[in-house]
Amino acid sequence: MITKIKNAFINNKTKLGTYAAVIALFWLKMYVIQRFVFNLPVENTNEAFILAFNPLSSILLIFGIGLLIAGRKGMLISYILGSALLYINVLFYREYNDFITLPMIEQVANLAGMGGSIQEILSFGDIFLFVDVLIAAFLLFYLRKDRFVSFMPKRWEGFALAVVAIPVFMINLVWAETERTDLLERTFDRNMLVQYIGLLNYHVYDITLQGRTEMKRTFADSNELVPVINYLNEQNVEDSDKLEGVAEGKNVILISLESTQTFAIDNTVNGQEITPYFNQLKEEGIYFNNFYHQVKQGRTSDSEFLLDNSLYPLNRGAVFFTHSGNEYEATPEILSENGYATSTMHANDKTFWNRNVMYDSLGYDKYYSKEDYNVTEEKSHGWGYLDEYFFQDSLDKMKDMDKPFYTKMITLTNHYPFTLPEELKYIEAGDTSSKTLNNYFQTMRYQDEALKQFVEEFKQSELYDNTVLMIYGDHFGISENHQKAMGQYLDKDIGPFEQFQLQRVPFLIYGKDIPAMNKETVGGQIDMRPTIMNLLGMEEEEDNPIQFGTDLLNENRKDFVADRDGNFANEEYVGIEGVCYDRETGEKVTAEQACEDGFDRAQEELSMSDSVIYGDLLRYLDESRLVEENGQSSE
Ligand code: GP9
Ligand code: MN
Repeated sequence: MITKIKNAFINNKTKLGTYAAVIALFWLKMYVIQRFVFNLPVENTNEAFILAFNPLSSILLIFGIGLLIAGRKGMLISYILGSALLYINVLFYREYNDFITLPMIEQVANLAGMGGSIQEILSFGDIFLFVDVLIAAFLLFYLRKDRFVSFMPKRWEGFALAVVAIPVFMINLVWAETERTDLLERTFDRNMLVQYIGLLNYHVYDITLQGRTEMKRTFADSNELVPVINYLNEQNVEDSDKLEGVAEGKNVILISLESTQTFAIDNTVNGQEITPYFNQLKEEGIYFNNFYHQVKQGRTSDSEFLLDNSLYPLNRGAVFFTHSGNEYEATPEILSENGYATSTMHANDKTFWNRNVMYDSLGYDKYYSKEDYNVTEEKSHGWGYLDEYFFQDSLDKMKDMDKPFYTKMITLTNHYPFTLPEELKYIEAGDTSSKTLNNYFQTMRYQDEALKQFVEEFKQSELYDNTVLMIYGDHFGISENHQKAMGQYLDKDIGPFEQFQLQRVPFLIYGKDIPAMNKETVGGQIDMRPTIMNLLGMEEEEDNPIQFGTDLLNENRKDFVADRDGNFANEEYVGIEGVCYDRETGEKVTAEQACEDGFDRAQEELSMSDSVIYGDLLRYLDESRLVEENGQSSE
């Protein structure tokens, strides 16, 4: 064995040279992508070296496996597949600022609907990310025995490469742990995983996570719901809300505003207001200015999930895809049982985000999708049906709905890449260094105009007396990739604190009997459902709902919001990746107990909510309630 290795790798210099060259080529490409395409927060030289080193083990592994299975050809196939995987991640990162997870790959259906934005994320320079594939093919195949180099690897050498990958990975891991302890436990932070173990190793890890996740449902049982119920009971605060039942028996219209962030509210570009109508409307209802989105990879669908269930969406994939077969106890279902007609209105393909399937699980009676609207080319742009027509048609449909109804409208025009036909640009674009941000101001302004037409007509309609409107932003529109431009626009440096604060989205409750109030309470989309249920006077009807949000109007509420990464904000602090900031000033504060508690609570809630979804635990709800009642009565 030893002589074999010696012969292959040491005496046969040309072979070693080819191995080294092909490995180095892929390594270099991966390094360039990780260092310069992704925006990973490398903070010191040690981290920079880890980032440079981490591709090696995965390269040895994939080349080794390729070689073992199919010789030189197999090595080239590994090279090509590896390159394709890197490139898919590059594209995904440009659009989502995140790395792809296995459940996301299953969602190819969504790509078909991405229309304009897929062209925006392709770049001519990307060709350079494939030039090396030709060089690798040349090195592996063209330089034959009869020329000046020969590369005739043996299959067992592939096995050796794969085995060597293991200690190399261990070195990587131990080295990474010098910077971050419990790295592999921090699955909620994909940036960190990629930064420390590299993109390909991250994918191997992601596949094992998927396996674990699938096991969870199989082995779950009803007992697992007990700690969740106990936790929620502990968190429960006494109800003290004067507005309870103020909208009892009324229709509810939810309006999900695409990519709408709070920074644009009451703000201007080139001296012109971005959302003039909303700015004025919010003075007439209950407006929450410290309200955060809490979505992850499922974007709009995650915000819908938060809204309807008051559970956290998942860290990997979109729960609308991964767990559409679960049992839920969602708002539409509860309202349907109480005489409401429930529906969603969204003029996109009904399969997008798997909505047609998930809406059934959530108990919606009807989904008005693209096929229910008169979508023509003249009335469409970018992602599809323009908001003004969507609003108009939807209002017509509402007039004919059975009453009372609960309906959710989802707008579309203000979506990345934020383009518009010339005649619909009501204000000038911005003049920052980001085209995306510059255009965003215009599509936001357009959306505001469409909203105005809808609300003004709504006010004139018969619906007005018996309907409450809830308008909210679904998630950010401007990602971290545009921090520099955002800094130019807001005239400040965007650090972690500002970036977190930029995740605020507007939330407004508006209607005839709704008073005007400006609410400072810190909350998020998870709190919408309890707030709605309170206004409808239906809180008491639910028997211990499994929900992680609290009514935003409850005076006893403890201000709190957690994002899907385990960061949080409460009345005093904002906690980001283990560091706490004063919420008012943005100054760093040394860890105080309250700050630690914030991180702990965020972690506890996220993992409890995950256990409910992964274990499909709501299928045991009736059983658990029974056990709990019996338990309590025997005390
Ligand atoms: C698609 C729309 C936009 O139907 O909801 O999806 P997003 O990319 O924002 O999640
Ligand atoms: Mn969206």
